[in-house]
Amino acid sequence: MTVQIHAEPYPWPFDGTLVPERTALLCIDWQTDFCGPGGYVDAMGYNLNLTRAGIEPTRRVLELVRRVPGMHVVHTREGHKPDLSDCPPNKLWRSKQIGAGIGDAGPCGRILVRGEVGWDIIPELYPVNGEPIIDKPSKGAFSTTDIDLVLRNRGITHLIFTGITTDVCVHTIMREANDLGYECLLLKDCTGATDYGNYEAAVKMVTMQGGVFGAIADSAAVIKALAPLALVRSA
Ligand code: C5J
Repeated sequence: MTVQIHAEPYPWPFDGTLVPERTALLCIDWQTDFCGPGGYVDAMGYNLNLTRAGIEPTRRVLELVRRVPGMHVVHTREGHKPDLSDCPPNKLWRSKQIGAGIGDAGPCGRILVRGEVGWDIIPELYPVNGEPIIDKPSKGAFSTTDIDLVLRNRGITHLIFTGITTDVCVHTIMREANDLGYECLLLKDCTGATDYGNYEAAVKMVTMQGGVFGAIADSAAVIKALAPLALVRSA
């Protein structure tokens, strides 16, 4: 059975059929700090509706993927050690300039600090047993964590991206993964940015040059393609 996802600019994946054992749903930084009241993005004054828009479509895809035998789910989380020893001084300085200093106390605990309420993944998309969580002190993940080893140890070569924010961590990780030869797909309704124009541009960028970083699709296309592979959950 061939499993292909209707995507732009080419039906995904490039190599003909999706193989669940080689494919992971990547859930990037679905943390209160990026989409919840009182978190980092809220403290910076951005519109939370933009980063929250992808939660429900992602929840639907995640629920389905968890029922596809052999398919993987991997989560990432951005944050720093409590002593901020892994936070570059320029990142810290810039966050303070905008009034949302990393490590400062806020309604959800210290901003972007590991172990705090605001740093953790939102309940709607919380990892379940067996789903690796990659903690990163950075926008990207491949140069600062063992994510490549974690993926390769599981035989994962294909990545389906959800997460926030589209133009920052999602794009950085997608570009890194693409450079390393992973076959990438971004779900455009399962992501969001702090600025709508940036979101639109980031999605469009992926499709240039015949798919310069991979391809884009939406949650409905993935659900349609994967539904025949999913086990029906018993009541
Ligand atoms: C940002 C992220 N935007 N997860 N982080 O600072 O995209």
